[in-house]
Parts: sequence; C-alpha cells; structure tokens
Amino acid sequence: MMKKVSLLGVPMDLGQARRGVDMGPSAMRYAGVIERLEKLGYDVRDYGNVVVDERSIEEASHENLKNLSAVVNTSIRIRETVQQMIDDEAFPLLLGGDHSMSIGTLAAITARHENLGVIWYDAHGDLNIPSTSPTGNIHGMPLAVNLGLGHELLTNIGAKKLKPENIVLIGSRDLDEGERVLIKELGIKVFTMHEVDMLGMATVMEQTLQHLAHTDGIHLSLDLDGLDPMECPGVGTPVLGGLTYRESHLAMELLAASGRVTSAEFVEVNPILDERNKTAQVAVALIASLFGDQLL
Ligand code: 6HN
Ligand code: MN
Ligand code: MN
Ligand code: MN
Repeated sequence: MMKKVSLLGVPMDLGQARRGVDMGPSAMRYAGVIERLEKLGYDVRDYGNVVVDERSIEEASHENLKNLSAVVNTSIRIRETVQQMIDDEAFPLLLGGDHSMSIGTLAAITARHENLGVIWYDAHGDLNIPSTSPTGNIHGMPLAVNLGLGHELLTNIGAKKLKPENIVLIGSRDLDEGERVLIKELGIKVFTMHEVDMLGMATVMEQTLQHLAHTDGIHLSLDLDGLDPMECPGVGTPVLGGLTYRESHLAMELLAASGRVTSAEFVEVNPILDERNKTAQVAVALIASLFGDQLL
C-alpha cells in the first residue's frame, strides 16, 4: 500500500430515511482516524467533507427513488473530489454517510482501472433497482447502479461499469427477492453469513482474494451494518446475526497482508443511534488494521 492517504468525509443522509448518518464522518474523525493513520506512518491529506444537497420536500419520491436529484448532484461532487484524490496518487479513504455515496466513489474509481475488483462487506446486497426496491431508498441500490442497472440519471454518473465477476459480497443476510434473482443471473460471488459460519473468515478472505486475483486493484466498501448490531449499534438498518469485530478485524488484517486494496470507504455510521460512539470506534479500529496496524 502506498504511504499517502487522502481522506474525504461524505455527510450523506439522502439515501435512506433515518437522520443522523450525516454525522458519521465527524464521529470517525472524533474517534481518531487521522491520528491512527499518522501513527502508522501515513501522510494524511484531509479533503474535509463533500457538500451534500439538502432534501427538498417537492422531491419526496420520484419513480421509487427518494431524493433522486439531490443524490445525483451530490454523487457528481463526490466523483469529482475522488478523481482529484486519485490524481494526487494517494490512497482514497472515504468516511460516510449512507451507502448511496458509493455511486460517486465508484464512478471515479472504476474509471481509473482497467479491471477494478470490489468487496462489498455488508448485511445487504445494495443491488436493488427502482422496480425491486421495497423502500425507494437509494442506499439499497449503489452496487446495481455501478453495474449499470437502474435509473439513467444514476447510471450515467460513472462512465465505466463494474464487471459482475469482479465483485464479492461478504456478510450478506438480508437480501431482497429481486437482489437474489440478480445475484444468480449475473453469477456474483457471495459469502453469506452461512458461508462465513461454515468456512471461517480466514478461508472466506483467501477465496475472496483468489476470486479477485485477475483484477488490477480492489475497492473495499465496508458498511458497518455488516457487523453484528451488538458491536455496531450505530447503523440505520441493523440485522441480527452479523460478523463479529474479531472476524472483521481478521478480514482487514488479511487484506492488509495481501497488499491488493487500492481504495476504501467505511459507511453507514449513525452516531445518533450509537452507544457512546462505539460504532465509529470499531470503524476506526478496522481502518487501522486495513492500513497495517499489528498487535506485535
Ligand atoms: N444499506 N434492501 C433494503 C432496501 O431498502 O433496499 C435495505 C438496504 C440497506 C442499504 O444498508 O446500505
Ligand atoms: Mn450497504
Ligand atoms: Mn447494509
Ligand atoms: Mn449458519
């Protein structure tokens, strides 16, 4: 991994209904993310926070897409800032914010790779399109958008699309019917909680890296609701039976050892729903492991 990190906060809350997730970047900064990275020897350039559009009442829902134009405008700003971060030859690290932010993040990152790999560490698939979404919440759609599926105002944000064979989902346990159909149709690799239970995280990560061996870089999109709500209560859509802190810590260490991760985002931290900033602290501990922190 390169020794320069560029950090961007995305105080995004337009992709879902619960307020407070816009404070996620502050919570992770408060939990010491910059200090941890600097202590590990990284030169951290803080890009501050992206400007996020306000919700407008007129735009409650449009074709089952809540806050569509506000998400589109904000995603374009995210894309532009991430492009600058890549030009700066630093590792882009984004702090969120709801998961709809990945539309902008990946729009920038896929364009700079021939063959980007993505690890989607999440309780959910985020593979809905407007016709399959049970909620109209865009945070349930970013992975589909980056495959080129969904409303064209969203799919046009990125010029290049992800390849289904370059994606691995880890920790899935709440997939909507339309998402299951899509996963099977496209042959996307998924390690649900069942596979994690059966194989153990070490094997899951080994197989994940094998599956992505042909890619020219890996983006880690880590939704804190991938972890169990006992350890990460500060998320808007908690699902029982999640990954433990220890499993996640191991996953990050194995990714660090692989040297294959080229960008990352830690999303869905909602301090209003949290207990004493616990979820942000877990996020920062996982970031430290991803960047090579070791016990000895
Ligand atoms: N997230 N599948 C549900 C939906 O509304 O589409 C939940 C999505 C959660 C999204 O946690 O990033
Ligand atoms: Mn998600
Ligand atoms: Mn999720
Ligand atoms: Mn099981």
